[in-house]
Amino acid sequence: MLAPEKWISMKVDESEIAGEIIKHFSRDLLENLEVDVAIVGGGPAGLTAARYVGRLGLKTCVFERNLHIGGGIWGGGILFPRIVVQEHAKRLLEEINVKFEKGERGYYVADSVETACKCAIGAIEAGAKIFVGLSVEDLLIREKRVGGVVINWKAVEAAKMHVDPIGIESKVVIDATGHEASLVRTLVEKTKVKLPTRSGGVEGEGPMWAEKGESEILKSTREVYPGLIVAGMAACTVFGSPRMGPIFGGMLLSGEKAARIAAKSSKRFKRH
Ligand code: 48F
Repeated sequence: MLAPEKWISMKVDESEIAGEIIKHFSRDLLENLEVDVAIVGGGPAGLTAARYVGRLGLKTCVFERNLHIGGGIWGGGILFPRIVVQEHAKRLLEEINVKFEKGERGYYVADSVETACKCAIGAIEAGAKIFVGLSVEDLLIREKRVGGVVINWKAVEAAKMHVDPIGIESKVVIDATGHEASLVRTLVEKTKVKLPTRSGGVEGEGPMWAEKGESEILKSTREVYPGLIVAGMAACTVFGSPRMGPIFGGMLLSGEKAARIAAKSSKRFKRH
């Protein structure tokens, strides 16, 4: 092994460093131009979905528009960095080795920083590729089925530059974009399709009611259009369920269910 003094005196070339970055990232992007499941949103629902999809042996990647993953996990409740889950969801924390403490009346409390990091590690170790700084601005829709996503750098979007995006083909897409449910909104806007909701459109999330929100989230986690599955807060927004604040069991369970639906739906995919 070389001593640190020797390393420090070794030649470092800027163009070589740049070359390594460009070569390796380009390779990763090229390898993910076609995936089984494209997951949009790197919050708790998207990262959990990615872990389960990966564990099922499917090729998957997550597109997160921010430079960091974790979505709404980090801030816990009013910036007190703790999240709460109930008994039925604590196995999802155990599976990724998140430590938690038992609180009152069957609540389990975990550190939100640890949860965000370990949700991401779980997804990566299951084989999912996470891309950050990339925003999904549109869907690929072929023959009445969603067949991929359209991506661009968030920096391009923020600067309002006119730069054409590129398409990523996938057998299934999971909308885990949180409160916005932006992919389902795009689908409705572009196809005028009627969703399986009360009004046929996006209902919009209801006022905070943790108990009701947690109990409805799994019912709302479903394929709303062939090839498009909605998970996490996006599912609440689409089906008009209440938001639930810093209780996160429903988000994790929703990600798990979305992965199972995605695996089934991917078998129905036919290439055009
Ligand atoms: O908001 P977010 O954490 O959604 P979630 O996984 O979990 C919700 C909870 O965090 C919390 C809650 C619990 O009761 O209410 O809010 O359903 O994560 C959504 C992620 O999607 C990204 C966004 O930056 C965030 O990290 N995102 C949203 N739209 C896009 C996107 C897009 N168009 N392209 C790429 N990423």
